[in-house]
Amino acid sequence: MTKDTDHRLNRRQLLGSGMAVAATAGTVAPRALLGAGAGLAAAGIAGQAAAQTGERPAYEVAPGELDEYYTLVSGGHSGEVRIVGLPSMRELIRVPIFNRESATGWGQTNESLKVLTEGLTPETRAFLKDKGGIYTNGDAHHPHPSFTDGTYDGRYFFINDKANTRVARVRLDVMRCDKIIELPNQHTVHGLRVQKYPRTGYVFANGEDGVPLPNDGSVLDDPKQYFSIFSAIDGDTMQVAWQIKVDGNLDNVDADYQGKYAFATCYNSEGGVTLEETMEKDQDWLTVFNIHAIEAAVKAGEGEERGGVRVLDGTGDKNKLVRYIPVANGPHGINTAPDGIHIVANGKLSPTVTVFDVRKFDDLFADKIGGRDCVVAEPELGLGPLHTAYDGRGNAYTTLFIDSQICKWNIEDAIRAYNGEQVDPIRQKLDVHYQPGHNHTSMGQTKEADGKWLISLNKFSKDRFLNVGPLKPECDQLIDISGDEMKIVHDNPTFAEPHDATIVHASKINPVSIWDRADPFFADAVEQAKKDDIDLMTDSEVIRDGNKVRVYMTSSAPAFGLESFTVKQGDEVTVYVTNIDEVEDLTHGFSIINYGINMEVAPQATASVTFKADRPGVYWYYCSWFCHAMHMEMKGRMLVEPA
Ligand code: K7E
Ligand code: CUA
Repeated sequence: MTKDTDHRLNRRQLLGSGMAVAATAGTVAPRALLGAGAGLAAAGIAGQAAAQTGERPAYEVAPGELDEYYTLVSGGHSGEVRIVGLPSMRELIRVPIFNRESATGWGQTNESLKVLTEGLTPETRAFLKDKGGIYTNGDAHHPHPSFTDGTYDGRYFFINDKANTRVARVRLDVMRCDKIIELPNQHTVHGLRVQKYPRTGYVFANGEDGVPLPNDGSVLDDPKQYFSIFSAIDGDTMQVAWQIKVDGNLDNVDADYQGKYAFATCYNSEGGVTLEETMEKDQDWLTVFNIHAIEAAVKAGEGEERGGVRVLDGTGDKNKLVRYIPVANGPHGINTAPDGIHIVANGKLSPTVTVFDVRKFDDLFADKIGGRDCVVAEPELGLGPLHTAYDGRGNAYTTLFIDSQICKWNIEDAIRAYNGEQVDPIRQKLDVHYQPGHNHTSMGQTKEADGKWLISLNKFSKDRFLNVGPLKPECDQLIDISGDEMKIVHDNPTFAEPHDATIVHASKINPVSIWDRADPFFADAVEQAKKDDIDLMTDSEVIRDGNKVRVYMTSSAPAFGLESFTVKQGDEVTVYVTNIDEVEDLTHGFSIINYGINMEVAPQATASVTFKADRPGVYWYYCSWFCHAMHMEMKGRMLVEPA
């Protein structure tokens, strides 16, 4: 049994004895010596002082200084999200979500497997039964934090999986995914945004592709039986609140600041299934969802029950729940401005963006005005407008995919030009390298847009960095928008493949450094230990239960609670490791050699992994996360006795 005797030490004190100092001093973060809060304040002050005195550029973050913003960067088909500091663009951590991850054991630990499996539909469970039980790929596009009253509240962020029709929730206190659900009836989820007011609330998820409903294999070529589905998920419970089937397809989505409407772009109003068919008409539309009307319809029991979800019918003209406003063929991004009034649909195939006034949607649903009467401007910006960001000073920044530029334009001037005045809304065009998709401004998707920074997430980087072979990184560029002119100040190569990013002021997110022993993330392990009469903080023991063996051990630098344990070939073994060190940044790992096992156990966490002990012999297990001067010695042996 190992006792936690020095748990009040911080990591520097812990390492600061004997040879450890010289060997490991470089790994000690200055932040460990500061409180997190003190560190943030110091960095903020340093940054401001620099900007005011002009001593050094505002984008420079010196060693030991902290960034002013967190950026949540989607990992695309890597399935993860990276947390990047801004303005330094330093990658801080990766959050595994839809992927499997070797370092943390995501997709291997029982805690992560629960998250990855509990929200799957019965059909998918059956489909994955002989495939390891989980999807091993995902395509994460749109990370969006939860709101309260029009700005970020630091609880969660949500993200879609375009590849396997899932939506995930990540807790911002521990930067860990705690819920993943699969959306029934729907086929892929692309656009994802959250309700901004009064709070999140709903997470809106666009079913991009239509499929026959039910999708039982009896229909291929009857487009009338194909439907795209729009889902609203309750972000608190991670249950689908309602779904609604629409005409056409659904690409990107955003919501208003009034809590009344969500709106999505449709690039396939034709309902076509081939490229030619989707391009047939020269107009597509913006699909507008009336949230309160939909809630009333759900309450009244309208629609049908399908896969455990209420599915409403939003198709047809003059639908009381959904309206379709014509825009030029093939729109892509949809972005609500921080003024709470204007929303911009980005033309993609059209060189224009279409500006709507959300205040007019009440009259649209009351049939007092037509759809196009909600349009207040439609400036021509350049080739391939995809996404628009805002600075909170009335300017918009639109990515031009084909022109490889960011176009800065003024919303009020665009409205005046639409009304016939001779004014050019375009302020500046800035070359980026190359082919931007999303862009994002600091706090730009909230009422608190601060107009300091813009990042452009570019799809290509050739010639921009050292050649790394046929597969190149993408290029995220940091642009200073605080003055009249946009200026590129930093290039950041990124791996496959940031679609979207959200820049959140550091004051909005307050992660913990040590797990709470009562955390629900490992509650199952705590529950099982209780049944086995084990105190996870002190006991290291092996419990046999038929051919199921539960191995409980503590970990406290530099030793596991068990130097060895014995099981029999064929046993189903679950190892529970509890990190009893209460020291910031003192993470242990648990890896069994030649058994394909590794997991991370952060301070005060319990992690568990289950495997079949089907290879007899002696197998060393070791601590895989550097934790102590004697980290190399932190190990033990598993003996598997032959059957
Ligand atoms: Cu434009 Cu998935 Cu938001 Cu990619 S999407 S760029
Ligand atoms: Cu414990 Cu390394």
